[in-house]
Amino acid sequence: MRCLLLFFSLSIFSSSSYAQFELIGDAEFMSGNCIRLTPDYQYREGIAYYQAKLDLTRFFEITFDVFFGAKDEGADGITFVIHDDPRGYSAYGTWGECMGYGRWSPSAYWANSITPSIAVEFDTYQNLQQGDPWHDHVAYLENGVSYHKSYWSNDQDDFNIEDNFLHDFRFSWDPETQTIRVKLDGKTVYTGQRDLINDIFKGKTEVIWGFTASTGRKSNLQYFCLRNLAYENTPDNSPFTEDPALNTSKTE
Ligand SMILES: [Ca+2]
Ligand SMILES: [Ca+2]
Repeated sequence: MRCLLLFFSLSIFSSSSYAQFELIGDAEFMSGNCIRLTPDYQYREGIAYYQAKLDLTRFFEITFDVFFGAKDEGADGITFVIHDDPRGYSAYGTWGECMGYGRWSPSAYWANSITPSIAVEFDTYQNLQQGDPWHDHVAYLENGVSYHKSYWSNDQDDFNIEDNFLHDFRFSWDPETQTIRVKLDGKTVYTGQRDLINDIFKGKTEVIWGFTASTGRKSNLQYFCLRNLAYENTPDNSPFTEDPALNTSKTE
């Protein structure tokens, strides 16, 4: 059984460690080890990057609580991003439907986007130009392209994450099998195999990570709260331990 270095993770995310995030735009520190990405106002964009880079040569799992708002008709959503953009901790993408990560269309290189990168978007507003269904959804993105052909929505036509609850978000990376795995509230919402080090980051193994979010004509309060970052202690060939049963917890 794989063993996660919990003491190591605790040393990373201690009570003051949320101060170790670099904030851009409308992002602000909140109480309770949380960071607000956007207030519930139109045309806002906020980004938070953790100051210590991720090591892609090691197995890791990142766990956060994420809040997408209380208005089902709100917008636009949050992305979890891993990048090596030359702008470093100042990198940002386009507002509105691009959630502070991507650009208006795959070929709109004139617009701001974060690249090279991968991201997982939690999208709360339909934008036909980006291939969105009418309900909320999760999608895997690369290199600042917000447009996507596939998504996850739990097979629900009324899937909604702007429900005034915190949602359990987990992202894991296994360098041996080159597998990305994303969970939301205990359900696997994305798995994929990708040679991140070579195919995305051109050999770089230390990369920046964080969250981006924005609003547009519609808005929501959007934030995340620190929980855990754990690196594997000793690699072996056994499958990663399954998560315990998860429950969302109601916010204040
Ligand atoms: Ca919704
Ligand atoms: Ca959208």
